[in-house]
Amino acid sequence: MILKTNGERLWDSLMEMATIGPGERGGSRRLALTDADIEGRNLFRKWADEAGCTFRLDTMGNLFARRNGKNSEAPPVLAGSHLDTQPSGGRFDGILGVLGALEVVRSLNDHRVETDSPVEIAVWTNEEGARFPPAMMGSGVFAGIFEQADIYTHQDPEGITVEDELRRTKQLGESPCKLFQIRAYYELHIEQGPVLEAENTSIGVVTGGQGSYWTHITLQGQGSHAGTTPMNYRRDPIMGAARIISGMRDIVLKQPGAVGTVGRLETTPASINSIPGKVFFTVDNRHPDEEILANINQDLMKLVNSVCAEEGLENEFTNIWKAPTLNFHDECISKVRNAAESLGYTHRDIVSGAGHDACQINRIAPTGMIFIPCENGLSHDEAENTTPEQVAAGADVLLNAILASAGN
Ligand code: HGY
Ligand code: MN
Ligand code: MN
Repeated sequence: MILKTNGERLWDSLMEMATIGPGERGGSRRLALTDADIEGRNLFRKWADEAGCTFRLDTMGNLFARRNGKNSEAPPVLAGSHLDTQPSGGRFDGILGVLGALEVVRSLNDHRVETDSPVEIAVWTNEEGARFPPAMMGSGVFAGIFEQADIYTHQDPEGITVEDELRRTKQLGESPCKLFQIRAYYELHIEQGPVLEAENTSIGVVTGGQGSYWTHITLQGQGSHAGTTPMNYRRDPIMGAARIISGMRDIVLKQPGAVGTVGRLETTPASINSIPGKVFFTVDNRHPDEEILANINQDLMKLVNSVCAEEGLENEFTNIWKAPTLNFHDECISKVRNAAESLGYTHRDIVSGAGHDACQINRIAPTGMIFIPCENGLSHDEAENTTPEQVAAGADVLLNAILASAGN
């Protein structure tokens, strides 16, 4: 049995969700566990309640909306993603996966289909890691990858802890955040890259994901006067950082497929006429091969030490997070591929360049992902966009992959 979703209803829900925590250029700003994030969660709860779901909230704020099946004891089929966004995020990254799963529940209701297994929509806490690193935090504690007690102490740049915000926003739920038996987990997501659009392909059958290293680097020099300090007297950390950042790009460009990003760069003090005493910056390196990624990290560490020796700087180099490469489950991959095939959508296998909650859940349950194209491959920017037709196609594939796992 091949069913279709109501793409227009899904698009309308995406656009209504986008009115919460609006960005300055048409995107979204709902950082994890901020009031805007909670407002978005509450709108989702309202919709899921109207669709007849019951709810569970766990001690990491992960939210589960359940649609019962014939066999209420059977392990559920989960589908979901995240509602938190980047600081200048888009209207689809994560949100499409949550509202796409809601559209599946709404469509099962419309078609009066009772699945064998229950179906649950998962809203994972703090997937982005933009406010509280690391990324994929709520799903990571659920999958036993991160320790909740440690994660509770992680702070945002203002020194507020994860636990503080879970309590303040009333997202610290009753259910223990630990894995329960899951029949399968599916996540619908925009590709966040240019491949599907460039090939005019509707569906990405995601076979795996690349590895990531997140690194914090602090360079300590000597603050001084911008006018009176001759250049050869200086121990200027921003000049060290400039050499390291440029050198990191050279290291990465030597490895086809590798990427390197400096997303945060902060000088202390930040004054036009003071040489900064300290510079902090972040590096995000990724590659589909773990050994190559580890070598990139080693080369970066050596570069930091050699530049600091020449510039008279001290440094702290901390890998705050290492995510391994991964392969999704063949069973789920083929259900996604068969669904796309039966629906007549063009499709191709693809490896995810981005991390997702599915990458965490993949460690403990059969997991699959579905990609749809996004305009110019853009994401983690307010220009992120896709089309109602592409959104509908993705939701149709999600519905039929879930049906194939949940039975009916
Ligand atoms: O960083 C990532 O890959 C994800 O989008 N949070
Ligand atoms: Mn995402
Ligand atoms: Mn993201």
